[in-house]
Parts: sequence; C-alpha cells; structure tokens
Amino acid sequence: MKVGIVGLPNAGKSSLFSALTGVAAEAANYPFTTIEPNLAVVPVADERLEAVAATVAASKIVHDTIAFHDIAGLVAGAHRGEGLGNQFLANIRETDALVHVVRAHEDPNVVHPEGKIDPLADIDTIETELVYADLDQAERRLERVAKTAKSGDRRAIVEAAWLGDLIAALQAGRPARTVPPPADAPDAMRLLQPLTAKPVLFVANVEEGSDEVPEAVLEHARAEGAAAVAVSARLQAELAELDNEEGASMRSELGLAESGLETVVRGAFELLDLVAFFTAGEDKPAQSWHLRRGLSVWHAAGQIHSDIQRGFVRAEVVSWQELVSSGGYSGARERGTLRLEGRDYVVADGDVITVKFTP
Ligand SMILES: Nc1nc2c(ncn2[C@@H]2O[C@H](COP(=O)(O)OP(=O)(O)O)[C@@H](O)[C@H]2O)c(=O)[nH]1
Ligand SMILES: [Mg+2]
Repeated sequence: MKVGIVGLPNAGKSSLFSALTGVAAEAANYPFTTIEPNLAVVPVADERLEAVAATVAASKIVHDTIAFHDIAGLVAGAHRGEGLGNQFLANIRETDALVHVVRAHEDPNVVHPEGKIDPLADIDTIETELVYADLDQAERRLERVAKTAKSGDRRAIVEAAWLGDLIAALQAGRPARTVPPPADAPDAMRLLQPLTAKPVLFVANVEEGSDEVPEAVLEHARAEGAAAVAVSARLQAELAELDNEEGASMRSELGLAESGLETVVRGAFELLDLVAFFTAGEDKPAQSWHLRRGLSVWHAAGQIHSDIQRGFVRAEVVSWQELVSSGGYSGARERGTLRLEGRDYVVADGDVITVKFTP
C-alpha cells in the first residue's frame, strides 16, 4: 500500500513525513525543499499481532507496512508548468491513496506561498491542479475511445458516454470519485486511473495543543466523501525523534492520545476500507497483512504468495481473540473456534489464517 503526501509548499508535508517515519526528511521554511520524492516504508504496529505471536511461540514479528511518499511540487499553475511543473504527477499516479496536508496553524514565522492562511483556498488550489491533470487525460482517452465507439463497439459506446459525464464533472471542478463508472463498463475508472478518484485523507496541520479540524475543512471533506484528521506536524515530528518511552510520556503530558503515525495510519486503513489479517506458527514468523474489506481468503492467500494462491485447497481460520484465549491452535481446535473455510470465505478483521495448499 502506497500513500502519497501532497499539499502546498510549507503546508507541513515533510514535517508529517518525519513524524511518520521518525526520520528527519528535510523540513525547512523554504518551498521546494523536497525535490526528489521522499519514500519511507513504515511498519503498522498492531498489538493483536504481538498477542498472537506470544500465544503460538512465533520466531519473530513481521509488521505490515505502508509506504509514504513525500511528494513536492504542487503549486498553483503546476499544470501549466509553474514550479516543478508536471513532475509530481507520475509520483501521485502510482499511489493508492493521498494524504492532503493543509496548513491550519497561524505561525507568522512560516511563510505561506499565497501570503495568507486560508485552508479552503489551499485545498482548492491543490484540487484544481489534480482536476486539470485528470481533465487532460480524460479528453485524450475520449478521443481514442470515440473512434472505437464509431465502429459500433458496445463497451466503447458506454465508456465514451461515461467519459463525457466525467469530463463535465471535472470541468465543474468535481473530483472523478463522484462519477462512478456504469455497471456495463465497470473497469472504465481503472483504465483511466484519475488522480481525483483516489481516496483522500485531509490532515489539518493545526497549532500545537489543538486537535480540532477546522469546520470548513471538515465540511469540505464530508462533501467529497473524504476523511479528515488534525495533527500538529512539527510537534509530532519532534516527538518522533524522542525514544518511545520519552515520547509517550511527553504525549500524555500534552494530552495527545496517540502518535501522529497512529492517527494517520488509522485514517488510511479506514479510508481504504482495509481489514488486517495475521499468519503465525510455532517457530515461524508472525506476520500482519492487509486486504480490502469484502475480499475472500483466496485473495488473502494471494497477498501471502502467488504460489499459495495457485495451489489453494482450504484455509484454517480463527479470530485472534479466540486463538489467544484458547492458548493456541490445538486449544482453538478443541473448542471448535478454528474452522475450515473454502476459497470464498470473506476475511474478517483480525482473522488468523493458515492456508493449506498443494505446491
Ligand atoms: N508552528 C508550526 N510550524 C510548522 C508546523 N508544521 C510545519 N511547520 C514549519 O513549517 C515549515 C515548513 O514545513 P515543511 O514540513 O517543510 O513543509 P512542506 O513544504 O509542506 O514539506 C518548517 O519550518 C516547519 O518547521 C506546525 O504544526 N506548527
Ligand atoms: Mg517538504
């Protein structure tokens, strides 16, 4: 899973990136500090996995990860080649979701590229650039699809009509997300891969000591079907530099419930509608994975290894609580909470899965 961090220069992207990684990505009061995309692979800590690992005497713990890109270069007029121009587009295209950092703190020492603090205007600037990029791409695809449609191809006719609707929505400033593809061309969105179809988590970069998303940002997120959280990026970056114990005691002193990482990772999981599942065995690694909600244990097998999916026979499934409370697999089997499931079983959050497969 890859998440791109976007926002105007000085919004707090690199600070959030440092908070997420504990690594100090260059954070400076200067636009375009992050010229190369900064990539960090961050483990998703999960206490359930630790309990499972201890119960089955696993050899080690391997956490699921999320890759974060700190993507610079989005400024007003980027689609016309302002700032770093279109360089950022390719980086955004390869992400599964976006974290959109919006400046909501008033610190006069931090320069604002537009000269005033206005979170909604900043969001609009970024979204306009993404919409222009999508518009360009949708128009080019429509040209191609329209040719195929002329020959009477039914799918192409349906897709061309949808592209027409999409273009109208984009021209009105609405994201592609709001124009779902029709039932008889379900992969039209996937073929186009518009930037504004990606799920977005707004991160309001708030004053130290505040944890409220500005009302205007909340309303905007709601209207777009997006989520919003508040983080004080610089403070979180500073806390991330402390060791765990020191950081935790500072956080409780400041009344912060969780780390910036936890806030954003939780937001990303909700945003992408993911469930976590675990694999674990005695003297084997205990590992956490993620899967889109609603997908089957056969898909889960594919996450683990393509060979395991190919040779899928059945799966032994037990919820993590039941595994832990019965002291291991044999206890769970005796209690009947360890079930045999076929390939269509829909994975639930917190399932511990052992796939039986023919190599
Ligand atoms: N007061 C305050 N300053 C911040 C906060 N977050 C970032 N900054 C400062 O704003 C400047 C730009 O931040 P940076 O993370 O580099 O922004 P980027 O251009 O979006 O990557 C730096 O000097 C940061 O220290 C914050 O929450 N409060
Ligand atoms: Mg930066």
